Amino acid sequence: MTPAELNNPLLQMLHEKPTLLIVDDHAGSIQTLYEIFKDEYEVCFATSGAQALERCKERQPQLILLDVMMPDMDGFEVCHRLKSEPLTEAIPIIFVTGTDDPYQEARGLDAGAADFITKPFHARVVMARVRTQLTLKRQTDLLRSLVLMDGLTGVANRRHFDATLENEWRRCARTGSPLALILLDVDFFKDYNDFYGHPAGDVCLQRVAHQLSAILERPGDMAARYGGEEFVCLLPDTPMEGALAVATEMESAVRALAIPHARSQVTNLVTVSVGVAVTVPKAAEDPGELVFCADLQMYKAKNAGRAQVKS
Ligand code: GH3
Ligand code: MG
Ligand code: MG
Ligand code: MG
Repeated sequence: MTPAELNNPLLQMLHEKPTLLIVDDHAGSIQTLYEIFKDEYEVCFATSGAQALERCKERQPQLILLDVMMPDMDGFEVCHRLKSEPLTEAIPIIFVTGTDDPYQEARGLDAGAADFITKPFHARVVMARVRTQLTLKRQTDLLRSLVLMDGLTGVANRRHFDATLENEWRRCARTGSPLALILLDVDFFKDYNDFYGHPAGDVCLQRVAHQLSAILERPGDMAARYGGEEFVCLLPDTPMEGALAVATEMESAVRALAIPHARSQVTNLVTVSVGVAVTVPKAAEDPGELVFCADLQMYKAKNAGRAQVKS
C-alpha cells in the first residue's frame, strides 16, 4: 500500500489479515481448527463462553467459530449475547459441533448464526465456508462505510452525523453530561472556487477535513461534512471550556495549512469561521436546537470579520 492508501480506512479494511476467534472447551478441538486457519488468518481462542465475550470486546474478530456444548454458558447463549450488543452484533458466527441434530442446527441459525458445521468435518469445507462468510462480511462492512462516509473528504457524511447526534443526545440525556457541537464554514469559498477552479476547491475541502479529523482524539468524537463547505464536529461529554479550546485549535490549524486564497477579504489564506454550542441534553428536546445555536454563533463569527471562533 502507498502512504496515501494507508490513511484510507476502506483500503485498510480490504488489506488487513482477518482475525478469527475459536471458542471451544476442548483444547484438542481448538488445536484442530487452529492448524487449519493459522496460515491464512490471525487466530485467537477462548475456552469458555465468558472468555469468548471478553475476547470479542478486546479483539473485534471478523468471524467466530463457536462450540455448542460448553459448561457454564453454552454456544447458543454466547451467540444470543453477541447478537444483542451493538458492538458485536455484526460479527458472523459459525457453530462447529459434534451433534447432527437438525433441531440444534435450527436453533443455532435462529439465534443469528451464519452457518452450522457438524463434526467430523473436512478441513477444505470448513475453510471454504469461513471464506464465504468473510467475503460477505467484508462486502457488508464496505457498503456500511460507503453509506456513512462523505465521498469527497472521507469524513462522516450528513446521514452519519444526524444518526450519531440523535444517539449521543439520548445518551447524554441519560447520563446528564454536556454535549458540544462545533460548526465550521470556509470563508469566501465561492470566490476560492471562482479563482482557483472547482477541482482545487475540492482539494482544499479534503485538506480542511483531514486537518479537523487530526485534531479530534477521543474515540467518541466525530468530524463530519455538514454540507458544501461546512463541517461539524460532535464532542460528547465536553463542557464549553474544552469545546472552545478544540474550536480555537481548529481555526488556527486550518490557517496553518497556509492554503493561498488570493480572493479572501480576511487574509491571503484559507480560513474558517467557527461557532460553538454546548448543552446538557434533555430527552424531550430536539437535538436540532444545538445545531441551530452553533449556526447562530458561526454567523456571529462571519459578521465579526470571519476567521474566528464565537460561542
Ligand atoms: P462566506 O465567507 O460567507 O461563507 O462565503 P462563501 O463564499 O464561503 O459562502 P457561499 O455559501 O456563498 O458559497 C459556498 C461555496 O461553496 C459555493 C459552492 O460552490 C462551494 N462548494 C460547496 N460544495 C462544494 C464542493 O463539494 N466542492 C467545491 N469545490 N466547492 C463547493
Ligand atoms: Mg464442547
Ligand atoms: Mg456555507
Ligand atoms: Mg463559506
